[in-house]
Amino acid sequence: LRTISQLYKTSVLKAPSPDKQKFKPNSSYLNRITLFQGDITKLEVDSIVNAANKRLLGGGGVDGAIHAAAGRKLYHECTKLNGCETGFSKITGAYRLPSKKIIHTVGPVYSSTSADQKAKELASCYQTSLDLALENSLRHIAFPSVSTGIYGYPIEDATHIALNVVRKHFESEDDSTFKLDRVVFVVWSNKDKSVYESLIPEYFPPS
Ligand code: AR6
Repeated sequence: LRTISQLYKTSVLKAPSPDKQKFKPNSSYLNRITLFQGDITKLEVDSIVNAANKRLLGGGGVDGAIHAAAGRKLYHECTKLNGCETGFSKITGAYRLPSKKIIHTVGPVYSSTSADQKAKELASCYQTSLDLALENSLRHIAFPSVSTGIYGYPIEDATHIALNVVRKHFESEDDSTFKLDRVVFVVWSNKDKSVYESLIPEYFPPS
């Protein structure tokens, strides 16, 4: 198991080349994100996100891993949710997982609609998941790379969307907003890890 304090030590990032830099350095943002390579079901954090499908009744990939690890009670709770539309998210208990809650989000199938539409839907997955974490006063949220496995979204495009939504969320915070302590980006493959390592410094440049 990985506790949140162990996750604090995992980000090692290089500065982006100046011409790529769209966002200003802000250490209070950079200090709240982590890149973690490994199994999301092992994270002892307040919430993990599941890359689910519209039925919300389990499947392959990370969804299969989460349902297998959380156990049958998760499936039972999911049967009461009435599914979920693409680009939206619903929250459940985490049962046998070490996290407190699971936020199930339904990413777009890459081959399904126009580029513009699926980019909006994927951004909405990240936004609605963040919204649920905030509404439920959850201090951490760990995202897998939604839609980039079975649903076929190219990892580079999807990573830009994920990082942009989180950066914009941090920028939108004010004194009255409940603040997430940590956003964890969970990658499985070495390829995905290297994509995140090269793009995180564009959205969260070190000062
Ligand atoms: N921990 C972290 N990441 C993982 C894990 C894990 N245990 N297992 C896989 N990944 P995918 P999608 C990565 O296919 O593209 C399901 O059948 C994986 O390498 O799980 O949104 C659902 O029911 C990839 O980088 O989700 C839906 O029908 C990422 O998680 C459909 O697949 C997402 O890949 C959703 O497809």
